[in-house]
Amino acid sequence: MHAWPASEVPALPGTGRDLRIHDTATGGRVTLAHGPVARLYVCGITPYDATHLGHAATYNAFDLVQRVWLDNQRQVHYVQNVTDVDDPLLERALATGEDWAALAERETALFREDMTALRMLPPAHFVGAVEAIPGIVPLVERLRDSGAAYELDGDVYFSVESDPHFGEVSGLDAATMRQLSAERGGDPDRPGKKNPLDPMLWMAARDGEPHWDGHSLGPGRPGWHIECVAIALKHLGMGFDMQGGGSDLAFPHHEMGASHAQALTGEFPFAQSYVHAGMVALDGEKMSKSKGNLVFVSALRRAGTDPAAIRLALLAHHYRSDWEYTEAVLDEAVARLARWRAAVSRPDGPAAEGMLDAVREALADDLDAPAALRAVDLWAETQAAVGGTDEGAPGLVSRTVDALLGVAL
Ligand code: 5CA
Ligand code: ZN
Repeated sequence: MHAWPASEVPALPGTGRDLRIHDTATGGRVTLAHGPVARLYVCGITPYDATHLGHAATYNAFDLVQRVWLDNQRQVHYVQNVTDVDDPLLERALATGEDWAALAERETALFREDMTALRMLPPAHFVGAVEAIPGIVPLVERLRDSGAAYELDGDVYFSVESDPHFGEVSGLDAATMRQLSAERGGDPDRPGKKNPLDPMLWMAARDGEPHWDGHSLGPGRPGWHIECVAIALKHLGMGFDMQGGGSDLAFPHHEMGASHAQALTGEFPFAQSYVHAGMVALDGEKMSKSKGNLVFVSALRRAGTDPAAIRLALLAHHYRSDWEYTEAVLDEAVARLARWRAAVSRPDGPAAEGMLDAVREALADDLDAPAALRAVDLWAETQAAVGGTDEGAPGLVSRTVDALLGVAL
């Protein structure tokens, strides 16, 4: 499917920095993308509801990753999926009586609008699960034929024991894995499985549900993890630089995906790093479509909130921390945007090279966006208090904020 239009990324003077980022698998900082091309896969939405601030916060983190890489003279090869057929989407369609494909299409279109408004850089390949099915089927067949997968009443399961590295992405103990599997789309209690954690690769057609036929698996639809594996392997190949998503994807989704790919290819690792954003909460609970405690990006936009302020609200929190959205968070962002805009609207100001350096250093240091905001705040405060005579400074501040933070002043 098509992605969304790219906003331009201004070039900045001087040199960028190598990104040092926290990797869930090693539990420590890694330095990434030594080559000229950085390969990034970010898990996309399940389009049964509009983009909420939790989604936007996660995509903001991986947008920053790309901006640091671009500033550091890397080309970025970015891929994102859309889980346009899966249990929660079909359940929603059934509940509302809407056609599942029409629902997915409508919400994906709204997601594109939200991403465009927030100036998130688009992926080069934006791929739906449905359109990936012809590539998924042969992978499931290969896993089955090699003994890494088995059939159970027509469904096909992946055997986690077929990957010696299983468990290394999340580093969780078996009991926690079992609990999270039950909470996040798995079926650890289904009788007949070789290991309770084994996830489904192919689900035989259920009554009234969409299904795909014409191959040895029988009519059915793909499991969730193999979708991202097929798309990532096709467009990026093994050993790509980073797989990203919210922290709720570390297990089972990224753990299982890595094992699928490693069992398929015999190579290790699937991704050089697994990077996870914290969860955004509302009223004390994680924002989630299933709970319905949501603040939608599109609703804020409709109410007249400047998307640049929404973006500043996201940037005010470190990507790895869990945080609570309140109206005060947005009010502060609106006020900051106004201060910054006033500061860059003057014909000259205090020298801004130090601010650029500080923003670069903050972002390269595990995407410390709050520290980057403080550096710009400091320049804006000096501008307001004493001003300056550097005629290039306001322009450099605007370009820095645009190129590295995705905020148009
Ligand atoms: N389609 C799958 C990924 S392949 C999926 O998880 N879709 S989703 O719509 O549920 O979530 C999309 C992305 O937003 C995921 O990376 C998820 O981890 C992230 N996300 C969901 N809720 C929140 C939240 N409350 N805070 C931060 N990130 C969130
Ligand atoms: Zn995914």
